Amino acid sequence: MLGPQHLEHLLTDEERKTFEEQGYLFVRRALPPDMVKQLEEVVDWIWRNPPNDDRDPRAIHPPADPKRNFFFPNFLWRHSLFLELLDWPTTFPKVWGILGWNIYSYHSHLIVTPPEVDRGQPRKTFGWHQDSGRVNVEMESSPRPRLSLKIAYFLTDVSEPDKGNLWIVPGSHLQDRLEIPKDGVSQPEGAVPVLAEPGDAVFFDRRLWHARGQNFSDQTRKVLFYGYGYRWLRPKDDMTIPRGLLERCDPIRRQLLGDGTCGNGYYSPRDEDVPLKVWLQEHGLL
Ligand SMILES: O=C(O)CCC(=O)C(=O)O
Repeated sequence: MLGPQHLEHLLTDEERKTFEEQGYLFVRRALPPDMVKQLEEVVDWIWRNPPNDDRDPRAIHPPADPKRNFFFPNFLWRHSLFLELLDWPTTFPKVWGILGWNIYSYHSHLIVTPPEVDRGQPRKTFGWHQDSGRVNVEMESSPRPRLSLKIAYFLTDVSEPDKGNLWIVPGSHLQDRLEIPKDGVSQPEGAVPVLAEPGDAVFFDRRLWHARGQNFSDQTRKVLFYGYGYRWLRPKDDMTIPRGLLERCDPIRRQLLGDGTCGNGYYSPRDEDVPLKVWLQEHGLL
């Protein structure tokens, strides 16, 4: 629920400049250690007992191979702690600072990356991409429009390379194309691993070219990804949020989970569709 603590973490001018120029932004120690610990326990439980109820072809269904990368979408409603992060005080004010108030979480996934099975394998060119699939083909503008961003919350230590880090090419969000080396081994020019400690959050523009690196450490990497976009953007997840749970959430969380009064309200919202806007007005932020 939004409160006075959110007002202490508004997007600063410097943060806006960094995000606009580099396409990403660090919020160090966004989550306290006890929250990281509890979240990790929930993630571990899901990893060991993946539910079999999502149609996303990329979702890993049981039995999950504990030695392989585990991708699990549409996770927000699975635990109250995940809902807490949706409007977390140290990060959410920066989401509305960047995107504005007509937003929701159109997509979420958690990823667990165990150590590489075969350490002897040569390092591969990673799977570099911009987010949103066909949007990057069918939308006629250059540079492509931002539309959405993701926050990656790191639950385990990736403060050194080769730990399954998220890799990015800083500043590449305004590039429609990325030169990907053809040798199958090296990474694009300018690519760097994101070095983060447990509890750090990294915002990235959906257009920023990014990829998952390999984990040559002994530790399993765990990350939560929260995607936020405009309410008129179609959900990327099945969004199988039980109606009863939605009704128990406060109005702003309901907005963030995709609720609205009618189809037109996603394009031309009234106040009932966007309680976040009302809250910002009440706090003199609009
Ligand atoms: O697992 C990672 O670090 C990469 C995640 C990713 O590619 C994505 O969220 O689109």
